[in-house]
Amino acid sequence: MADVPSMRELLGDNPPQNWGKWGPDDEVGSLNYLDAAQVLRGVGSVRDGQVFTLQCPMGHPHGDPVFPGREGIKREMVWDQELFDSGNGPSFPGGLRASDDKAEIFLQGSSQYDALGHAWYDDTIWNGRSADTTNGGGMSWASVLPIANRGIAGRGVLIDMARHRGKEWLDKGETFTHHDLEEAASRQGTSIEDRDIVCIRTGFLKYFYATPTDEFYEGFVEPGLTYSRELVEWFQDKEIPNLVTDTIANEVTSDPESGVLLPLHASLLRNLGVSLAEIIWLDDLADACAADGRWDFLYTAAPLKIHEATGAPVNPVVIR
Ligand code: UVW
Repeated sequence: MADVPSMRELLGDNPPQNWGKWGPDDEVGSLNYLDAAQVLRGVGSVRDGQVFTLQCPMGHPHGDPVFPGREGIKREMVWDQELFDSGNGPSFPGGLRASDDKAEIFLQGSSQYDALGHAWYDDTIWNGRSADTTNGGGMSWASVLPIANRGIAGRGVLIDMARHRGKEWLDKGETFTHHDLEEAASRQGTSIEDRDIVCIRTGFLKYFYATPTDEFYEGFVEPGLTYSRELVEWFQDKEIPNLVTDTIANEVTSDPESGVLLPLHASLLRNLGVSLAEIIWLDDLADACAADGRWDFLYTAAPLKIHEATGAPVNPVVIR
C-alpha cells in the first residue's frame, strides 16, 4: 500500500463539522438532537413492552471483546465465606457475613460510550478545544461525564447487515456504506429517519464468542462502515445523534483505500459530535425484530458517571 495519508489529508481542510452549533461549552454534541419530541417519538415505537438489555457481560468465561492492547475486567473477591471462617473477616455485631469484590477495568474495555474527547487529530478535540485538556490525569473537557449526566433516549432503528447479507456474521474487514444501510432498512421494511439512534448489527460479537481468541484477533480488522465524505454528510444531514454497533470500534478498523485507522472516530465523534456506543449486544434484539418485522424501538442508555473519564461502561435498555 502507498504511504498512509494523515487524517487531515484524508478528511480535507474543510470537513463536515458541528463545532459551535450548540455553543462553545457544549460537551455532548449531537445528543442535543434528542430533545423531548425525539424521546416521545421513541416512546411511540413501544408496542408490546418487550425489554432488552444490550450490555455484553463483563468477565465472560470466554474472555471479553476488547480493542488490541486493552484487557477485560480483572475482578477479585475481597470478602468470602473462607475469609470469615479463617477469622480474618470483619466482625459485624449479630454475625452477619457478606461477600465483597473489587475490579480493575479498562473504561473502554466493555460495552461502552466514548467521551466526545476520546479521539482526535491535529491536537484538537470536539468543539475545537485543545487536546491538552486530556493531560494531567483526566479529561478536563468533553469527558464521558456530561453524556452520563444527560442520558440518551430516543427512537432507535436496528439495521441487521449480517442478516441482510445472508451471513451469520460479516467477514473480517467487510465494509458497508450509508447506501447499504438504507438498502438493508428498506429490505427490512423500515427506514432510517432523521434523528434516529442508528444501531447496526454485524454479528461480529457473536463471532467473538464462537471463535478461539487467537483466531478472532489474528490480523485484527473488524467489519463496519467505511469512510467517505458523503457518508459523513449523511450523518450530519440526518442529524444522527448516536451510532451503536456490535463491534469493538464502530467502523472498519482500517480504511481499506487509505490505510488510515478509524477515520470515522475523527469525522463522526470529533467533528460532528456523534456519540459512539461500542461492543453492544444486538443479537437478541435482532431476533425479536426479525420475528415480527418491527425494527424500531425506544432506545435508552446512560454510561456510568465517572469524572474525567475517556469512556464508561453502559448497559443500554431497549423497549419495543
Ligand atoms: C480506540 O480508542 C482505538 O477505539 P475505541 O473507540 O473502540 O475505544
